[in-house]
Amino acid sequence: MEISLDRILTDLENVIQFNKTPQNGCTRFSYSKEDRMARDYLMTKMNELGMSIKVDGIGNIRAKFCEGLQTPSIMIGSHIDTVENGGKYDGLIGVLAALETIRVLKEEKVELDQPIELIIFAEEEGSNFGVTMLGSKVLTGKLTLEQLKSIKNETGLSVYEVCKNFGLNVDAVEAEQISKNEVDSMIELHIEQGAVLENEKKSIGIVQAIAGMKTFKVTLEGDSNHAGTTPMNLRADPMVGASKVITHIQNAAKTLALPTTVATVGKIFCEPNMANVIPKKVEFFIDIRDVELEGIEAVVNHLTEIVRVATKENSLKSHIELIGKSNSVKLSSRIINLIVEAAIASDSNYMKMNSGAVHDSAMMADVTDVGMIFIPSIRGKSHSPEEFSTLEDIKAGCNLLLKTVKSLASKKIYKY
Ligand code: HGY
Ligand code: MN
Ligand code: MN
Repeated sequence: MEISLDRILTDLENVIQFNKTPQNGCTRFSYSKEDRMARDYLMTKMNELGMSIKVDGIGNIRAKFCEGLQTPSIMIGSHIDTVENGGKYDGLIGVLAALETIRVLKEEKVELDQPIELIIFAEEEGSNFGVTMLGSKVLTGKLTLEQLKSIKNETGLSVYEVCKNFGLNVDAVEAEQISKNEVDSMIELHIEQGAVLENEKKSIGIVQAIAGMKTFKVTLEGDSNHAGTTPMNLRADPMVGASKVITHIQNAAKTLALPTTVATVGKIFCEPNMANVIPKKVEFFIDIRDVELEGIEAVVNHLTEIVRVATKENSLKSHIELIGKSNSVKLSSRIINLIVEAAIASDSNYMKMNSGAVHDSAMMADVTDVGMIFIPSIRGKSHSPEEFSTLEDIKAGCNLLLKTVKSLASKKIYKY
């Protein structure tokens, strides 16, 4: 029993057509028209398999195969939203692997004693609102309906308004929260997005832990003025302050934290953003991650002091806001062992590893037993048009997901 790589590739090529920037990577934000088209395509495929589909108030798609079985389902899936100009595999390959797994189980008439539930999480990347894993945080009760009314995008629209405009029944989100052990387990196949598997010459990663993260928004306000007529000693320049904070944050992650700690400033706004104007305001986002909480805290503790000094030195006003966080999680040994068994049975060239990227699986880990399967990212590239995984690795990863799900869901108790 094997997956059909052709079907997966056909689905992949069809879905990546739904893309705002076809000349430069993949851009498919949640709640966009590209997202709508991708959802419609995938829900058509789920309908063809006789799956019962539900879309919750934040936009997570939950589709059940063999819903008639009254036992907790085995959940598989990932996300289909992307970063701006991202790659074509991040998230999507995990959804297509899950869809193909169900197709094969149906084709092969595998006796299931638990339903298989395909989930597509909404807004995993946080591209709209800067909050990653929004759909899975809402599903698991980590974000409330009230908070959805205050988290806003750059145009000032709240999550609540954007979801309403997308036709979702947002008011229902709290009633739709998943309860502990409502599902038996969850397995997410995902690209590694790093270069460990490639460097170690492995084709499968079995994830043991997922990094935690904190995202801060720092706002520095100064005195906007003419670039030519304002003497250097009379300036209150927030860009100078920002450059000091950004440099120190990188330095703190490199020298004051743990070898596994990372910190990034990838998003910055400057107002009025004119070459001949000393800025009025500079706003930037700091993404700090580590599998060990102490690594994150080592950088966070420095942040407040660095901002205080930069503010004072440049006569600025400053504000630091924590806009998103997730704890690092250890994945389920039950599921890890099952994936390892399936990997050994398939003669897979695997290794156990941690994930530096965050995933919806991390949000699900406190309501069910979670496991993740990684496939290599060539040159470790991701969140970039250069993101690439080989057909061989895609096939091996998808077959391993199929084998693991089959071993989990078919202990030969019920015919379906
Ligand atoms: O940022 C991440 O780690 C994920 O790709 N959203
Ligand atoms: Mn992803
Ligand atoms: Mn991503």
